[in-house]
Amino acid sequence: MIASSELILNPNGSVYHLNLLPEHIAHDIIFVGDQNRVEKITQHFDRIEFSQQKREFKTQTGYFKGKRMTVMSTGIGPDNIDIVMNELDALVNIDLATRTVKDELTSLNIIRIGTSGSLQADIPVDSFVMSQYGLGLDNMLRSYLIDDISEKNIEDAFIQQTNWDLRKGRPYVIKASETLAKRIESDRILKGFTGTAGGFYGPQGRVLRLLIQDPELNAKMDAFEFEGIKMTNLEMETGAIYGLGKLLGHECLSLNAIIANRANGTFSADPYKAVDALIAYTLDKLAQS
Ligand code: R1P
Repeated sequence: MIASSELILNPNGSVYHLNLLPEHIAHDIIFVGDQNRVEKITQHFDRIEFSQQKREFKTQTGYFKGKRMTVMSTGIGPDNIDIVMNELDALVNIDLATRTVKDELTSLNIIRIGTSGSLQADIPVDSFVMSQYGLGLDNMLRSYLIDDISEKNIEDAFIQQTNWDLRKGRPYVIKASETLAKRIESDRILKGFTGTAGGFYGPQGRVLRLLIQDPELNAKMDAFEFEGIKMTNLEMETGAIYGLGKLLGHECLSLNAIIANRANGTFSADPYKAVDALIAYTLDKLAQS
């Protein structure tokens, strides 16, 4: 039995941060970062059957073209992903009344629709990237046992090619769900290798007033190459989602609208339009399969 201090439930039995009960979530779940983006997605639904918000975690469940889906905001960063993934998993795989892990486990489909900065000049603003791998530079996942799920060859190549300072922790690489990738892929969407940083400024090489540990890191990430894999984009959630998803047995895929190009310094003229286009694309793909 899992103690009340470890799996915290609200007085109505819902999981602590998400404020949800098991019946509130669908099998197909879309993550967004921004709570205001939840309704940008659910406005396309046939109907919404449930809405809830606690802090930055806003959830709506409903039907799109007859298919039940949940849309949920995760807020920013891998620390939030730790909360969201563990509590979502508890909703399906832990009996909340007896506080015991269920004998039969459920695998959720989790798709992130995010925004991201491209690292390559040839991945322009307003394009879509599907992350085939997530590269976690954030360390959150290193609290878990990940040796059996991470791609050590790619990690080693990244550490060596970027001369990564291991005092910042060992980067981890996790592969996306191939099943979900097949459901979503088309010529419209580029396949990428996505870095997940544990912060927005220094951890992504942005300098305002503070000097950073490695000013050349972004250039080295641009140049990184392993067996034809090049780094495409940088954001703050994909690696953590892929890692916890794989450990917990869920299918995860991260899609990003590229709103900034860090290689040539450009920013989308209409980032909302790019995100709306990715939302429409993803909903149609999910409804078809
Ligand atoms: C930073 O501005 C946020 O935007 C990106 C980053 O991953 C980070 O969460 O994604 P979202 O637009 O999905 O939140």
